[in-house]
Amino acid sequence: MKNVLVIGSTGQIGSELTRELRKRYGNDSIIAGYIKGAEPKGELKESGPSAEADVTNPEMIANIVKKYNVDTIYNLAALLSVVAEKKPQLAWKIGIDGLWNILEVARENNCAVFTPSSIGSFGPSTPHVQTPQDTVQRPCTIYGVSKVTTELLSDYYFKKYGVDTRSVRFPGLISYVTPPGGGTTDYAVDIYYSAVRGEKFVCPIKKGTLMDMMYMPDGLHAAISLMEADPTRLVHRNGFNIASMSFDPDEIFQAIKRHKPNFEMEYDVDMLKQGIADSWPDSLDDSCARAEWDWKPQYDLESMTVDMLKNLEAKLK
Ligand code: AKB
Repeated sequence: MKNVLVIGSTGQIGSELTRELRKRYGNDSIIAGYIKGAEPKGELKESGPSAEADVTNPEMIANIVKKYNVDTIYNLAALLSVVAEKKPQLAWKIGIDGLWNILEVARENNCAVFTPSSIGSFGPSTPHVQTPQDTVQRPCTIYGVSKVTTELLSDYYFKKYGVDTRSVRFPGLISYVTPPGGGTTDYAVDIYYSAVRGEKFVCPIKKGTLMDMMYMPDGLHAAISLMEADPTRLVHRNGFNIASMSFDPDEIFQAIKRHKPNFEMEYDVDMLKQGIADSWPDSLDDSCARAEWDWKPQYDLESMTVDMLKNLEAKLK
């Protein structure tokens, strides 16, 4: 990776990934791509170059790639699962038509491409416990349909044209920096904000609903180390299972309560979110990522909770 374009640099993953890449590769070689209305601000804007990068406009992307001699694209443009269910055509336009544009630019300009997939690429007929790397997917949400298509289209561009495409299936990502917007796993971020603000948390997901989750530093490490991995070791390319923790709402509540004994939670289940969560795995088997590019997470529920509470307390003070 010499010059990197991060598309979606102001979103939940993009804002932290751009900073991390700038730390590792130098500020000037990481271009923060954004769409109108979501321009970078503050340190993200000042620390390096930025450019409007709308995935629905292939010429715009091609111009940035040529201007900055980009060799790697992190394509983070997507709607999250709950919003996508409400706007399925827009989800497809951004997630798939947009991806197709990126892959064509990458083919013509010899770029590597990372486009995240998700635990949302699995469906009700997937084995739910320790979901294997290669298994039935058949998701029942448009988010999942677009994520499976992302994996397949990216594999296709690798096999047919040799485009260096790679990706992971992200679990719910938890961070204190930029809040997610419109995901099924967002509750696991919101709960920390309520705890630090001293408010009772109203949980939209039923007790007993297990989902895979990950602390953002591990998610960033996965995205960067996969793109840096030796290609001769990769048996898979797109859609690596990665895992670090799996919990239900009661377990994360108890983990927070150990540090904030007065914290309270009640349930008010959101049927759309619950239906999506029920169709997703309880836990993933990430042995292929461990074997093919030495994936290893650092954080578990307890260490993440300590770090989240410490950083949110400083942020919300
Ligand atoms: C969502 O909940 O939509 C995302 C995801 C797990 O892909 N966080």
